[in-house]
Amino acid sequence: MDFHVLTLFPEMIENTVQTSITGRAIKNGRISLHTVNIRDFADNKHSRVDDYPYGGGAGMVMQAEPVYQAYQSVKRKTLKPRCIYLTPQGKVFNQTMAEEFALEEELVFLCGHYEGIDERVLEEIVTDYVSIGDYVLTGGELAACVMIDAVSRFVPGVLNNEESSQFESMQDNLLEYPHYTRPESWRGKNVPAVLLTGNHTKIEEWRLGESYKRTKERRPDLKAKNRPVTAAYFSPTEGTKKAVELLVEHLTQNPQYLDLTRRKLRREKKIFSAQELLVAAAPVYGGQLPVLENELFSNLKGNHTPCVIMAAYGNRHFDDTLAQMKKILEDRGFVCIGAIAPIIPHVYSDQLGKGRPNEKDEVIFKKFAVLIKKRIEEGEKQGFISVQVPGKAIPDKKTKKVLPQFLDKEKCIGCQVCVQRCPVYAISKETLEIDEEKCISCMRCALLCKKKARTFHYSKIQEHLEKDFFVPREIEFF
Ligand code: 6GU
Repeated sequence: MDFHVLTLFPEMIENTVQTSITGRAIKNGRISLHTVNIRDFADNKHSRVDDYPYGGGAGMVMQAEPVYQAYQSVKRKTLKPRCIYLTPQGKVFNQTMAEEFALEEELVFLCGHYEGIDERVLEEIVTDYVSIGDYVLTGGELAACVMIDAVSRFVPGVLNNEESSQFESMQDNLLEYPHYTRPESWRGKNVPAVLLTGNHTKIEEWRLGESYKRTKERRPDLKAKNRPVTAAYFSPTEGTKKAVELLVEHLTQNPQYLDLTRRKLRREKKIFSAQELLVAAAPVYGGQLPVLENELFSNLKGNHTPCVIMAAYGNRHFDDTLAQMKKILEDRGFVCIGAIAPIIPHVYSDQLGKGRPNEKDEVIFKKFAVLIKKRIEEGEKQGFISVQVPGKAIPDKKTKKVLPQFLDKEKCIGCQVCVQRCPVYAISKETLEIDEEKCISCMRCALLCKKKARTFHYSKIQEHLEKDFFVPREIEFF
């Protein structure tokens, strides 16, 4: 990340940012800092860059031209970098904004002084007006330093492992739990006993509890914003599961998972409040949701609960799946605020979707997660907005094609794993035969069989897929 700062006091920025963790990050090249002294672009021998305000009144105004020239002098990598003007009139800076700005390759900060800057140059170059809180500073420099620090923490490699694991505070609108170090007893005050037990599950539980307690006491306004996230997924071969985990990691530190591949969990009713977030994920089977005995997600009920939907597919297309998911969930009390269609390995080909989601996909997940957080913040103020997705909400019924399959009785040891873990009860406990009426050809049994006793004959489909859909697709989101 390259930071450029336009200022009348470059040493104020440099001295601050070149210190401590951001200083280390500059040295190891994770971030860079370039300051531009606006005074260098004054057009008079006194190096003056301010003048009296038109219309009269107190104070001075920074002139447009030196600011514009300073901006033009920035050696930028990107065509139109975001230019942030630090002003108490801006949007109040928060953690989501820090995360969003960290997605940029470079940022330009413009620091004003005196009463402000000529409006005309602001209109020309500024993309974001940002304040760091409701009080007035003498200039934008300290605010720029605050933002550079908060943004840098999201830049990969700026924090080391230990520092990253301490990154929890604020991520979920929760305050950090209290910390203790030696001695065990200090002036008659003891370290909470649970921390000395070595029981990590207990310790984590205690810390989360303290975080909640603290937030409720000290920042009740934040407490209201904390939003438990549940990821409910159907994933016979774990591709969808991996994709949803990668996404949810960027949304919360404490995700709850609901594995709807398990028949038992698909039958359990679950009700979500308006203060939660549901992430619903399913794989695409022939352009639609897998057809189960009961419609997928029909055990979930929302109460104006925001939800994000994910249709994961093997590089052909998601077709109607997102539209279908949106309708099902919205009919059940959810508001679909975002949708994403990541590419995962195809079950019928080891070429399609190979290695997906990859590193590039992860960046897209991160961007999508920031977009969702922004939509949640907006939604909390003005109500959640249902997102438009392509496809038919009620797709044409498909005639079911069952893959020819085969069980090698020589290899089978009768362990019953296939029977127990078939997501649709299609395999007979007694005969081990597959009921073709129920089978969704998901391949879970073939993949789980340790003896490789089960095979599905999909070479025809595989051939056609690999011929027509080999070009890697990009993740789409809405
Ligand atoms: Cl960004 N600038 C100035 N001058 N004062 C502020 C501020 C920014 N944020 C809060 N107060």
